[in-house]
Amino acid sequence: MSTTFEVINPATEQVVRSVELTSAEDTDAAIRRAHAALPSWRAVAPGDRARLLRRFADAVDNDIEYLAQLEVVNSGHTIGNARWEAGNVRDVLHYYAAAPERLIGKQIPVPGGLNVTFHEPLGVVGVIVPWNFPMPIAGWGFAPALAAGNTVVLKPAELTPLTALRLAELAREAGIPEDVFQVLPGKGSVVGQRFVEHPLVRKVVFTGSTEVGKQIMAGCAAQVKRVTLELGGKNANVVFDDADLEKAAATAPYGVFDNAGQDCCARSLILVQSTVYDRFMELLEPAVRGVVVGDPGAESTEMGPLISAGHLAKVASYVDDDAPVAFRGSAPEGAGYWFPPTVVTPPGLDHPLAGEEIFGPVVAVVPFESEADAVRMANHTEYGLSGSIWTRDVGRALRVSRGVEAGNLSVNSHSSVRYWTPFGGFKQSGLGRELGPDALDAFTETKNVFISS
Ligand code: TAP
Repeated sequence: MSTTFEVINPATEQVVRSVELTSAEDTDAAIRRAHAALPSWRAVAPGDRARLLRRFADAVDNDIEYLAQLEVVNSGHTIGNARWEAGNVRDVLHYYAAAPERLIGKQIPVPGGLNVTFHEPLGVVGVIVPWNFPMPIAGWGFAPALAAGNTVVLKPAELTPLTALRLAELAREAGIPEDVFQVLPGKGSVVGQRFVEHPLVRKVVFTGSTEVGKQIMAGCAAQVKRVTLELGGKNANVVFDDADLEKAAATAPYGVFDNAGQDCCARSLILVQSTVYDRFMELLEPAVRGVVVGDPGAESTEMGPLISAGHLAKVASYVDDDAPVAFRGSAPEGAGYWFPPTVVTPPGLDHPLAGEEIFGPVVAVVPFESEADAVRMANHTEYGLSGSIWTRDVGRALRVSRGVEAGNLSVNSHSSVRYWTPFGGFKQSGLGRELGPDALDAFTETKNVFISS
């Protein structure tokens, strides 16, 4: 039995389109087709597979404006961000298009014969995508998986299926066989659950909440199914007193309010050395009040709405009348799931505003005294995804980078994602790494073959 889901524009609350939800039976059928497509996909010569991925990248490139506009109405992303996100899919496809011809094994010296290793594909890979970055997170899964010779079934978040469905069309236009890359919009508890349970799916790549990630890991354990998990984060932005304070304050809103704070890498805890705390807050206030919040389709907009009414209620529940609000920016009135950029000053790290992943435009600012304090406070969380360190002292930058338990740190910058470099979390932020050259290891098995002489 098929049912449909109405996709809502979070900036207007209007229905954009109805999308048919995939049933458990149709998911199983798609998995079987993906499995049946494996031998022919594996048989495509490496150079031809590379060419198909480049054609897919070119098709995405030609479609960037359409994909971006689709993301604006489906996810409320600003048009500038949405163009970057579509471009990221193109770039990731181009990057991994180089891989099929470079999956190079080793010849290892052994007595009595010849020993060689091969990087074999895993089989059918299930990619489960959250609603916060529908395009890039899909691409980080399907591009290396396809390059390594796997077939892919992909489940977008129920709320945000439109760009993934368009990417599947572009893949077909580029000549990638239909059963090699299938997009199955549907519920996590149905489609995602079948990816975990179905024995023909050999690997699950999951991005989403830590809570669901734990269930997925437990489910995969029953079949020793491979799993990559990219989960939540409560990331510190550490500002030392020797930093370029003007720059640190001017960029801090971007570090947390980009994508309305719905970013696992959002720097939602700013730790400021006590000697410059007051000055930093003076500089931060105009930067926060100046964030342009509104119509995500307008070129000048810097922050759009939250994804849904339910998520808005969750974010708002953190900022009740008693919340220690220091200052706030603005947000439109009327239709749409709007929440203003908000700066809070909780009394300590055990306060929910300082310790929990709010996944909205709310940032906590807390002072610290010494370098050792800063590291201890940045690590006062079960998450470990990313973080920033602002200082002019290179030695300190290195010591603190090595001390903070997180997968992606930036010094005097807030960027976490570069497709050339590994991305992933320590502790409860996840398992495994995406992007960069190492991601290919996550989509292949090493096979050792000995030939007796
Ligand atoms: P989740 O509720 O965990 O959903 C993520 C995806 O998993 C969705 O496609 C969802 O489907 C599906 N899902 C839900 N229950 C499932 C189940 N039992 N079995 C299989 N799949 C299931 O997270 P969300 O609310 O979409 O996203 C927000 C969270 O994701 C935040 O905590 C954020 O930090 C994290 N996140 C992490 C990263 C990285 S890279 N570490 C990136 C983005 C987001 P439905 O659409 O049907 O719910």
